[in-house]
This record gives sequence, C-alpha cells and structure tokens, in this order.
Amino acid sequence: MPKLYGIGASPFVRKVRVALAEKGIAYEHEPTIPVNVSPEYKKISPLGKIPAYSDDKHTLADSSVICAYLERTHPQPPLYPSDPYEFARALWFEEYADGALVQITGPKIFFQRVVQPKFFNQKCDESIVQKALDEELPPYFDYLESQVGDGGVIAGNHFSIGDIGLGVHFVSLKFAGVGVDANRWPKLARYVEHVHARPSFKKVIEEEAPLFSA
Ligand SMILES: N[C@@H](CCC(=O)N[C@@H](CS)C(=O)NCC(=O)O)C(=O)O
Repeated sequence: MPKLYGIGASPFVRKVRVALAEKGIAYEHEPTIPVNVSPEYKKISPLGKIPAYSDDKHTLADSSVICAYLERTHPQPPLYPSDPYEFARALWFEEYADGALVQITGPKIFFQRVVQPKFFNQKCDESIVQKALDEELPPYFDYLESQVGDGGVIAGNHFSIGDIGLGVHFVSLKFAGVGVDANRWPKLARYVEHVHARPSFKKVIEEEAPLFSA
C-alpha cells in the first residue's frame, strides 16, 4: 500500500492527503517529524522535508511533485485542467500558495498561535500575528478576491490543484482562529467555504482538528 510520510500540521502534507482523497487512493500515513531525520528518510526525501511518498515502485519527495505523479498514475478524477492556459493558471495558484502565501500563514500565524503554545509550551507573540493580519495578509486576500470566479474554483471549470494548493493554507488559518472577512473579501470568503466543504477537505480538517484543539 502507498505510504505518505509527514505530520498533520504541515500544509504540504495536507495537500497530498487531499489529492489522495480526491482520487480515492488508499494509503498508510507514516508520522514523520522533519527534525533530525534518519539517513533512511533522507534517501526518500533528500532535503529532509515532509511530505514524502512511496508506492510499490517508487519513492518521491515534495508535495507538488507527488501530486503531479498521482495525476499520471491515477488520472481520474483529473486535478489539473486540460486547457493549456487554465492548466498553467492552476499551477500558478499552487505556486503562489506554496511559495508565498505560506510564508505569512505558516510562521507568522499558524506557528505563533498553534505550534508555539501547543507543541513548544511557548507563548504566542501576538504582535507578529497582528502585523501579519493587519498588513501582510490583506494584499494576498485582495489579489485572490480579484481572481476567484463565480464557479467556486480558481482555474478552469473544475476543482483543481490550484484549489488544493490554496485551500490547505486556509485550513492552517482556520486552526489559528483566522477566517476571511466576508464584508471585505466576499468572493474569497465564499470560495474558501466552498473548497473546505468538499468531502476531501472536510475529512482532513476533521481528522486534524483534535491535534490543535486546546
Ligand atoms: N516544497 C516542499 C515544501 C515542504 C516543506 O517545506 N515542508 C516543511 C514542513 S511544512 C518541512 O519539512 N520543513 C522542514 C525543513 O525545512 O527542514 C513541498 O511542497 O513539499
């Protein structure tokens, strides 16, 4: 059976879990914390990061790489638009989320509000969180508000890797007690609600919630 290495708190692990659920692929979850990883783990994930993935043929690291592989090994249902431009747009939003949005939602909000108190017994530095909420996150939300269409997806006509890539970081925000203000960003708020209502997201959110509750 395929194996996914990582822990729930990682949005990148969450991304692969949602893709696996969308494609109906059964797998084992191997809890792996990306600190002082074993030499064996480095053979699968040379940078020592999570997630990593193995099936009966191959091992792979990196959420984007793993999701792209799953698309080829399990093409149904497709998670990448077939139209070339919409395909590129879905990849753009995956990259926008993984490469930039996470730098605010991860260390400045989720890490402060959830990881510090829950796992390190340290106080949250609320000034870091407030600066992120007041100054750093709004430009991202403004941009996404301008990009979200009425169909509830970010690219093409169907749910895609772009929606997964974005949606997982809004799960981190949710666990940190941060929502999207529907008065200021009505389309984005509706979009996030829609994405998180999918069975794949709902399952992951329900399974992770006990890890982060007080
Ligand atoms: N581009 C990678 C990023 C993975 C990543 O940064 N994972 C974090 C956890 S959320 C990690 O393993 N950090 C440990 C480290 O950087 O050494 C992906 O999409 O899988």
